Amino acid sequence: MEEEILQLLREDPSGFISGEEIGRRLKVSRTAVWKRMTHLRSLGYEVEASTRSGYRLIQSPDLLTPAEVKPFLKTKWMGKKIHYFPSLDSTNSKAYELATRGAEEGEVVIAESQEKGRGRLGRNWFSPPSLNLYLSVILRPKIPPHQAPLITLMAAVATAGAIEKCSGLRPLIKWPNDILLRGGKVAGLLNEIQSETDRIHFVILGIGVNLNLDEKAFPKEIRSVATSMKQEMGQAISRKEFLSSLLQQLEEWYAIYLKEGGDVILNAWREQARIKGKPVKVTSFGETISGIAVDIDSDGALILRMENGKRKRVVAGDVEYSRR
Ligand code: BTX
Repeated sequence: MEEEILQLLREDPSGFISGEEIGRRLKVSRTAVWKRMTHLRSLGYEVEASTRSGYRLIQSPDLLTPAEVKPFLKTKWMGKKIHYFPSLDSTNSKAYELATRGAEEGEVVIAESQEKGRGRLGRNWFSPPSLNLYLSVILRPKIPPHQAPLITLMAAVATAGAIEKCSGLRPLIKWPNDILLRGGKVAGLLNEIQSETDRIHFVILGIGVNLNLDEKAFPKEIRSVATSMKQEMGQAISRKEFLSSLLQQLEEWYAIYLKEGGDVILNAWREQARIKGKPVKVTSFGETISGIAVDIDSDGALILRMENGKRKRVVAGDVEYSRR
């Protein structure tokens, strides 16, 4: 009911609405309305109450609850159902569990903080509360499992697109799917899939974006490699607007992929990764390989030309670029 009350309070942001009117519109008693107002205040909403005029919303907290996010959403279907948690181990783990129990395509999981935010290859993702975005989207594409890497590339393109739209800065996708702003890691993607031989059950797109974190708030070990949008833009960003933009980009790019196929995604990825011809050092399964990046293939693998002129295909690992 909180969501409906907020909607009524927002209908005329400058004016009051009486408890009686809210009760009448939501078919509940004035006492029930009063109780809900107390609950909203405990969540951080500033609600003015006047015995004569009723209630007025003064300020909303910077939370990514469905009630806060929905007025910003511009998508047709993605994010229409939001599973929101103040804290979770990992949004990916929760989304995986929900998808196993039948959650539908487009449902999303958001947490204000993660206790065990997961990176690739068993690494951690630093996930402090209320400043960043930790999001997992459930997709159920009707494609064979070998095409799943294209969904990962698609998600990187969409995330880079949202970062560019909201910051005005041009991000760089770093293989396989980190997003850099001015050389610092601003976002990471961890996509997980459940499938059988010829059919994908679901894909979880796990996306972490550093939005309003200050440089000093990063742990020392990652301070030199990480950055946030605030750090690069010099001003804080609205988390709700960023989330809305990201879901919109994901919905659009996913539709493009399903309609036009993988080549469009590969080309968009190449354009945003600008990796061709770059000297890179790749660490893959404990081995470090140096070479010139030639391209990525349709499986998302990186193709390198090594010093001896031979080509090498790398499926997983980390790329090192020199920082600007
Ligand atoms: P990754 O393995 O490429 O990145 C992890 C590495 O990046 C860490 O070892 C550390 O060096 C550095 N790092 C850790 N935290 C941060 C951070 N906040 N910002 C920048 N660098 C960092 C990338 O893995 C994939 C991350 C996906 C995170 C999302 S959040 C929502 C979803 N749920 C979940 O558990 N994971 C995903």
